[in-house]
Amino acid sequence: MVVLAKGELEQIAHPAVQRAAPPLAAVPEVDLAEAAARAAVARAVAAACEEHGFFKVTGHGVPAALLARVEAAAAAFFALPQREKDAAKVAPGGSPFGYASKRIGGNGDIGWVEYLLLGVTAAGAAATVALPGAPLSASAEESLASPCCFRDLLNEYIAAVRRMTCEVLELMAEGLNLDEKDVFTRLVLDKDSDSMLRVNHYPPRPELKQLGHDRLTGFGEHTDPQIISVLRSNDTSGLEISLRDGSWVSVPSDKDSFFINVGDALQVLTNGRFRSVRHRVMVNSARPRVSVIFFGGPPPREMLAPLPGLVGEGASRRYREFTWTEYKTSAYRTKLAENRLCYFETAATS
Ligand code: GA4
Repeated sequence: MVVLAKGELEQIAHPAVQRAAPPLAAVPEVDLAEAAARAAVARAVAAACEEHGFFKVTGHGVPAALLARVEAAAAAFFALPQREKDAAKVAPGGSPFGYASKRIGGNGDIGWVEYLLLGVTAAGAAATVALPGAPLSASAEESLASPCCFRDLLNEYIAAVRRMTCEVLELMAEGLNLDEKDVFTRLVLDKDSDSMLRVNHYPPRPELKQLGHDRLTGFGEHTDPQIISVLRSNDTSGLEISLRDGSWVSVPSDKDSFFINVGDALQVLTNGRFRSVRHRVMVNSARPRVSVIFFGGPPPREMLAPLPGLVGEGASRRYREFTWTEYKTSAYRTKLAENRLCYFETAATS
């Protein structure tokens, strides 16, 4: 359960600009099943990454039944008594992983959200977080058809989504005309890849209308540090993205599709050609929003820098070279809304 303490309402409901929902976004769509038109699909992927850093994927091949089972199991997890969810908590201080409510990161950010954050290894969700062992499916019929527990189900989901993520990353490399088509996928498929899975539950907005607050911040504005984020939600909207001109638009929910975000690391690798998209989740619905996000990250020791093929002749690198560990250490010291890439820019950027 998410309960607001005194003073917290001001943090998640204050700015007047957040009162009215922004206009709907015209989200670029890419159909992965259009195999015959691969070059055109790759170009569309690259164009969307350049313009918005964000697009929707249809024809993704992840079975609808798996999506439905994960959504039901996630809803069932968040409906558990608080003490059972707390069993998935990791001791405060060190790890960002485990169950948490309201608190985002370690630097004072809060939102109208509770979540599970899991490290992902080559084999699936890392074992550091204790997850409920019993079936979480709603009906007996469903339990028979589903894997034994939440972890197994999430692992099945991670495997399917990671495959699809790699298809998208390959299309990005093709759309950029890079010779090495696996330049991004190899990072996410590396046995040491620092990937994560986040399961978010945004409970319905509490009755705050009388206080003049229609929209609460579920997850404040930020960019994702990784290479790529792949999001799937139930059919409750709330996700908003920031366009190049700084205006915000709301993304209509689509439970049958995935939404792709370019992350900071990919902005660096592409020398700023792809845009790490600023986004947030606002809560103004009487229905809960449940989203599951796979973050594809590089291995900790990986050196990140603009790819030579993407630094045009006579052009300069906009970012210096750094390791993923260096970037993450710096990122985890920041507040959610901060620009994290500015510490890694070269003089050419300004
Ligand atoms: C944003 C993307 C992912 O959700 C996340 C977040 C992480 C966290 O929740 O612990 C961070 C945030 C995210 C960026 C800056 C730091 C770290 C909270 C925060 C204030 C898991 C990630 O990798 O970076």
